[in-house]
Parts: sequence; structure tokens; C-alpha cells
Amino acid sequence: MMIEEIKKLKEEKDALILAHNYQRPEVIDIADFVGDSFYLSQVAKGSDKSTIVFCGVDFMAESAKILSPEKKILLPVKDAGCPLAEMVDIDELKKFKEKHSDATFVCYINTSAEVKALCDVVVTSSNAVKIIKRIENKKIVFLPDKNLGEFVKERVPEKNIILWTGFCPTHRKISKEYILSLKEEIKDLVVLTHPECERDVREISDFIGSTKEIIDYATKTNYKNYLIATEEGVIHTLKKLNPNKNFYIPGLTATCPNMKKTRLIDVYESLLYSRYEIHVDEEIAKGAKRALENMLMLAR
Ligand code: CIZ
Repeated sequence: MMIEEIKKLKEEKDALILAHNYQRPEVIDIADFVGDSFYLSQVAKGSDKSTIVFCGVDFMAESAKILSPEKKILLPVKDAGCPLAEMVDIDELKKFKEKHSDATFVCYINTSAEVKALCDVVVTSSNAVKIIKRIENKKIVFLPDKNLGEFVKERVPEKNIILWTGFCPTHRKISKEYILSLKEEIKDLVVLTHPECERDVREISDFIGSTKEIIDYATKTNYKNYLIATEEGVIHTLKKLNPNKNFYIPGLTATCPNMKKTRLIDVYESLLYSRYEIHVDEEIAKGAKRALENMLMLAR
């Protein structure tokens, strides 16, 4: 019933529904496109629909708005935020920029538009290594995720990378001990890990990558048992794509409370009442767009 209503309203409002890989299964199932934040922003940009319902967290809908300012971008739950993105204080960043005025500032896509506008280039977990390798400057400041920063540092040792101290509280809860105990039970368990996980988890992993890379890896390889060390939302897509493989979650703690705020009723009400519309200050949007476009250029 709710699903039919959503489909009807979607037509009436000339809307497209996008869902991040970490959303609830029922939200993923009604979405027109599912993926990571940058892919979804690109889909929004390329779409001929005038309204985009972005089922995710605030920085994702903001990035979509920056890349498609002419479209109405809706975030169904107003306070669906990202604690990692909130770990950058603007004044602290400005002071850091003065102190390291000779560095190139690289920010993860999990940042506010204001932070992006103060940085030189944005990266995602899929392209961070490639982009940082291609930056000419040897001195880089990377923010806010310390774990993704360390992961890049290990792969690009020729750069002097200064790290911020942010972290994702959900990925931080994924424990090495739990994974090792599961590996005792399931001997051929293949561990696929997101770079936002802590170093000790990364060290016992078979593969480290973004949500898209994890989904691609599990789909293209032919093992039987996979442990997915990231937010558990990706399991739904993995099972749909690979019905004959087993996917295990790293305990009961890898659930992002913000990603799970969006329910079908919120999607329905978002379409019905056109809420909550994302607005980004024009000057900030200009600066953030430049940093996002630098990502596109360097990732090519
Ligand atoms: O870029 C994204 O959407 C995030 C936050 C993670 C990922 O690996 O897809």
C-alpha cells in the first residue's frame, strides 16, 4: 500500500528516489538507484527529473545539490546527519590552513559543504589513493577520517600526509576479536573491510575498499563465505546479487543510527510535503563545487 502510494507520488512530483548502500532494505528496494554518495550525486545530475529524494545523510544530499543546483533535492529525515562529518570545526580548520599554508587540503566526501569549500579537493573511499598520488604537492592535509587517511598513507608513502583525528563511530565498533572468533568457526571466511575501520581490523582483512568495491569484489569472486566489515546495510544488496553465497556481519554493532532513520513513511511524506529541501549558501556552494570538480578531474 505504502509502496504503491510512493510510486504514484513519484510520478506526480516528477521525482527520482536515490538510496545509499547503508539504507534500510525496504528503502533500497523502492529506490530507482542504489550506490555510494558520489555515484548517486552523479545520477542526480544526469537525471531529467526535477526532484530528487536522497535517502541517505545530510552531506550526501548537500553534494547532490551542489552538483545540481537547479534541482529540488529532498532529504526525507531532517536530522539524518554524519558524526564523522561533524568532527571538523570550521575555526579549527581555518587555523590549520594558516599553519599549513603550503599544504594541499584534501577532504573526504563525508564533510559539510562549508568544509569542502575550504579544501582543494574532495575524495571518496574509492578514489582517495589515486587522487592523492596524482596531487603534485608532497605535503597533504587529509580530513576528517584518520583511518581512511592511514590507509592512504600506507599506499602513498612518498607523500607527507598530515591526518585529522576524526572517525566513524559505527566502523569503530567493528572489532578484530569478533572477526577472529568467527574465523575460528568458519575457516574459509573472506574478510572484506571498509577503510574507515580501525587499523587492527584492516590488518586481518583480505580486501579493503569502498562499499562499491566491496560489493564488486564479493560479486566477482567465487568464495562461499564473506565477512563484511562495514555498515551492515550493504548485506541486502550483496544477498540480492549473490543468492548462493553467505554474508556475515561483524557482530550486532555495525548499524549506523543515522542511516537507519529513513523509513518508507519518511520517503512518502518527503514526496507528499516536498520536505526537507536542501539549500546551500551560494558562495559556499561555489567553493565546494570547485573542490568536487577537482576530484572529477583528478580521478579521470
Ligand atoms: O562514499 C560513500 O558513500 C561512503 C560514505 C562510503 C562508501 O564507501 O561508499
